[in-house]
Amino acid sequence: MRFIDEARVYVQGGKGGDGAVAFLREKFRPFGGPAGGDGGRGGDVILEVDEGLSTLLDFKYKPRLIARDGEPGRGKQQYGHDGSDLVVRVPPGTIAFDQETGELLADLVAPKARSIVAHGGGGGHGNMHFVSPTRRTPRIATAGGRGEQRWLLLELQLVAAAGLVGLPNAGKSTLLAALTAARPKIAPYPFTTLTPNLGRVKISDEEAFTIADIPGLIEGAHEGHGLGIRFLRHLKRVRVLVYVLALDSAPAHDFEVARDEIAAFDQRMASRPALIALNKADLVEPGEAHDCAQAMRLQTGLDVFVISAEQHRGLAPLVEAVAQTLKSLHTDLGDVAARL
Ligand SMILES: Nc1nc2c(ncn2[C@@H]2O[C@H](COP(=O)(O)OP(=O)(O)OP(=O)(O)O)[C@@H](O)[C@H]2O)c(=O)[nH]1
Ligand SMILES: [Mg+2]
Repeated sequence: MRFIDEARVYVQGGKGGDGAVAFLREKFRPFGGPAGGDGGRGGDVILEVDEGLSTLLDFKYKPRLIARDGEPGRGKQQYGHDGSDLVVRVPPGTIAFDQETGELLADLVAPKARSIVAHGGGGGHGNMHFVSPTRRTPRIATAGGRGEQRWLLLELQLVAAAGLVGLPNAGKSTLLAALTAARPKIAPYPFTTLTPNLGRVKISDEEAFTIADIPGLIEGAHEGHGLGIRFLRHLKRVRVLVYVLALDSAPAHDFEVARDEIAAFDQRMASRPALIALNKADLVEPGEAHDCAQAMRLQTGLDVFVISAEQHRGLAPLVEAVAQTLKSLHTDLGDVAARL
């Protein structure tokens, strides 16, 4: 499936039904009085989170979303039916902006969370409302209101508690595969991961957190090099960053490149809680890995873990540290699990 994390859609609430002009005509009541009912309300366009979705792909094929109009009022004081709402399913992490004004209309994370993005118009009043002592047979009714209409810009920001960041080929996807049931593509060349992957790390029956693997960063990513920083926005909601660095490369340098690119994208993101996973420990001497870890601790002040994602070595302490960090941030892991 193609990963689509941005879409433009036109939304329009239904028009309200017009009020009716009608009079009761009954055998013994020749002028039974005005009896035109009100029109029904136009339907709303509503976005609703569907946990089964992970991309905005559907909107490429369905760029116009229009709710049903309300029915006009009828005689005998009958109201028109309301137009039905149009409920549109979106993946968790969907944000909707008004394209023209930039106004944030919806930020939907929790399952089934809903937000109206285009209100339907109100129904018009029928002539039964316009009776007064001086106006016994009003021939006026009001028209239904127009539904709201606008272009939306939808943006998807994945919802993950922890994010794996680093240079291409560092082993981020291998680590995601080692920790979760996700099966991202893994290959011995850079830029294997072209779109973010998500997986759930289970800690206990009640506790789990979601982890995201995003495409590799290179120097100049914020200027559009490599795959650029487009995918960094998926880290906006991430609470803990895990820098994955290959021990057989130049980990200290790689760390700085990755961190600088993140900072160039969003300074606050770079100062978020972070851990370092020195990966591919199987490719270097244990002493070398140990020394490198010490040096990195001093250089960065962060907790550093030596792992081999491929051989599943050293993973438990890393997961424990991520979980502890999340807890210290008052992230209720049970809650995170429930929401994801
Ligand atoms: N020896 C060894 N190789 C590893 C380890 N982890 C990953 N690799 C290998 O490193 C290569 C890159 O791994 P990926 O997981 O695809 O790397 P990535 O960081 O996701 O790369 P991009 O998606 O390109 O950013 C693959 O050939 C993996 O098999 C490890 O712990 N030890
Ligand atoms: Mg990858």
